[in-house]
Amino acid sequence: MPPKRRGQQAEPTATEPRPAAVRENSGQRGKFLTTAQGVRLPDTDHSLKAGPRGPSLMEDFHLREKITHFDHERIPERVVHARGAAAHGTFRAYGNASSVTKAGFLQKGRETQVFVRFSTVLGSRGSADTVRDVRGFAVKFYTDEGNFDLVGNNMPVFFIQDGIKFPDVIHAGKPHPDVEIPQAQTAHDTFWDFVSLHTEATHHVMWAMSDRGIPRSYRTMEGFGVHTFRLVDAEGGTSLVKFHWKPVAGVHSLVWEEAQIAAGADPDFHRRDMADGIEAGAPLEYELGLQVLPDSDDEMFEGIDLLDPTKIIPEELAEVQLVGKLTLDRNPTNYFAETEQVAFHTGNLVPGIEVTDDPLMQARLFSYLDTQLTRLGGPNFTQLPINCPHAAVNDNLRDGMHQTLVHHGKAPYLPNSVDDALPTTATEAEGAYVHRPVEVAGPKVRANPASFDDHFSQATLFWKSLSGIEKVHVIEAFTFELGKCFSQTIQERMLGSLAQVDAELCAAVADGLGLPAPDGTPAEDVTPSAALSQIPPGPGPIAGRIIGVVAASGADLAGIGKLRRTVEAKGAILRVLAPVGGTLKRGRGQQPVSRTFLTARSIEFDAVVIAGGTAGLHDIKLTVLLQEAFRHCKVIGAWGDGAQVLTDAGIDTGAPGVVLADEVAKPFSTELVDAVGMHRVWERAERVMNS
Ligand code: HDD
Repeated sequence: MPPKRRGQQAEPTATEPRPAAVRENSGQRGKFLTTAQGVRLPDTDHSLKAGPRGPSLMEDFHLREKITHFDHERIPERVVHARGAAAHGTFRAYGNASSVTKAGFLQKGRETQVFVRFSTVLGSRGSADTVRDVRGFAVKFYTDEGNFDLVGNNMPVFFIQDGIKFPDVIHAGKPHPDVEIPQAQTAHDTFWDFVSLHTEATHHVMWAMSDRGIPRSYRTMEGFGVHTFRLVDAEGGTSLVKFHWKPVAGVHSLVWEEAQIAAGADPDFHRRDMADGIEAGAPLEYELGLQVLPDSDDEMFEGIDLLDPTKIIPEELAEVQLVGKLTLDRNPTNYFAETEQVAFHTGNLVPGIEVTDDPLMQARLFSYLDTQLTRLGGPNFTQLPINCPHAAVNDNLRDGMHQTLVHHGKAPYLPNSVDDALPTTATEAEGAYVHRPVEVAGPKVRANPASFDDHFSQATLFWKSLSGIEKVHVIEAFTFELGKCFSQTIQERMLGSLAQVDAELCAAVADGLGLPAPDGTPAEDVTPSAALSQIPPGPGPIAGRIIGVVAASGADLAGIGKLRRTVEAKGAILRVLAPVGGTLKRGRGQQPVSRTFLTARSIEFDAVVIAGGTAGLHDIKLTVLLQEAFRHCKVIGAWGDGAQVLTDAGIDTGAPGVVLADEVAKPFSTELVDAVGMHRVWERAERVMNS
């Protein structure tokens, strides 16, 4: 090992990422249980007492240390995005981003390690995954040039235009402060009071009330950087850009009843899906896309203000150019150390990527660093393995709570003539982050530009871009949420906003609430954007999807084996459901039972298939499962006499998306796989509505 230079930290070099070194210090060395001081312990089940029935003794250092540490095991949960789950992975750049940015990790062929945390916004840490809410999509790129964090959401627009209102919108959405009800929900008075009084939130709630508010899985969500960023190329040229994540698995959602059932039956629905999928060898995959826009003086594009975070640029106006692929293929080793302690910050930027004057972004640049000081207990949280850059760090920052580094040298200041004048500042050519000299001018005012006043036209654009069934879902969601408001004044005010979006939408919601629909003047010259609808044009991949096969003793196990091989070859997971656990055996074949009728619920399956050889199988829980799957427009199948089980459960075997065959052969498997690739059989929707 080369001798350490004075003024330099012991580690790391650019080629020797520090987390590996830190990880070796796992806190679990040696086989014996010890105190925190390393003293071996003979017993950890009995406190030291004056006789077996006597009082515990103050001198029991092990008891005191064990309880004290336990008393302090929790840190404050995040004030927003408290509920989350994360995974490690890799980002591989393959596109032409070099024409617009010098950011090293976006150069073709470059591979960068990442850690991604998905979250809900409003619920507390123990709340359910499937509530209607925005999902956080925060990506930490450990690049050679320092950490870059893209702290985005699964919706491209935000509730508010200026970050100074963030505490207000969150206070309105969180449970009421008197009795702390409702948890992780926007279906209550204060949220809709805020939204109806801040019409700039209208576009955002159109997204939140759509199927985007209840994703099927983290793997089936889009992600968005929301704000406009400024990219800088190697020659100093700039462009404005919106970041997009496009899921390889397509964009799919739950239906509302499923989301509600899951919140009770499996509150960990999304985190389990991600962890199980990764474990089963089906990584989560997304393409990174850039919408590149000219860096004009007015920062407008086709009349859309690029500094307004309640606006999108329709993909038809500016193509999303794919520049790389994100693959999440490793579950965390320890939830607390990694997922809970990871600290994202919109100000973690690398050369080639800059922020703009979007007033929402500007407030965020303050908030993230600030919140970590409370949440992670001091300024040294960047030394935690999960936050530690893989690039060499030599920051002259010293001391503070929880300092884990032993810094060398005497002169943590610059310039110095004591520690060999080290470290030195870098030039731009040496990779320094040099801010572009962007012109700033204007009077000090608390005001928005006039272009921020258009609160409805893009809400109308979103509405008009949805398919029929997606519109039905939006109407149902608004009617449900406003139906949970006790104040008629708030309901009426919100109907006033919806009237500005679309008359049909407003009338349908008003009808459900039993209120008159007000008149409005919605924008007329709106061209729908196909990219806003999430109905796939054709079957997509099924990796990570779950096919349930109902079987019992006597079932065609060879057929199950065939189907298993087909779906597993496509990265999907096959789970056998049977009346009782264990292993089904017949002849030389056997199939492990993953779920019993007691432990299974329809929500976890993307398709349910009844195996041949099961006729006569009857269980009320199976009937409920099949009826739910049918009502939720999932693919249902059966081979051989398995069809009888469907009929007995009251399933219309002639309905769309019910796939029947005599045996498991190619046409049957192909039809099933293609139907799962479409996610739902919406052709069935009208038949099952209100059934
Ligand atoms: Fe934020 C967390 C995304 C606006 C203040 N935010 C947080 C997380 C995500 C977002 C994904 C969770 C990160 C994680 O997994 O640890 N936030 C957004 C997006 C916004 C946004 C996409 C708008 C475009 N946020 C926003 C504003 C403010 C904050 C306007 C304050 C002015 N956000 C925070 C925070 C959090 C946070 C209080 C809580 C925990 C944390 O930062 O680390 O600083």
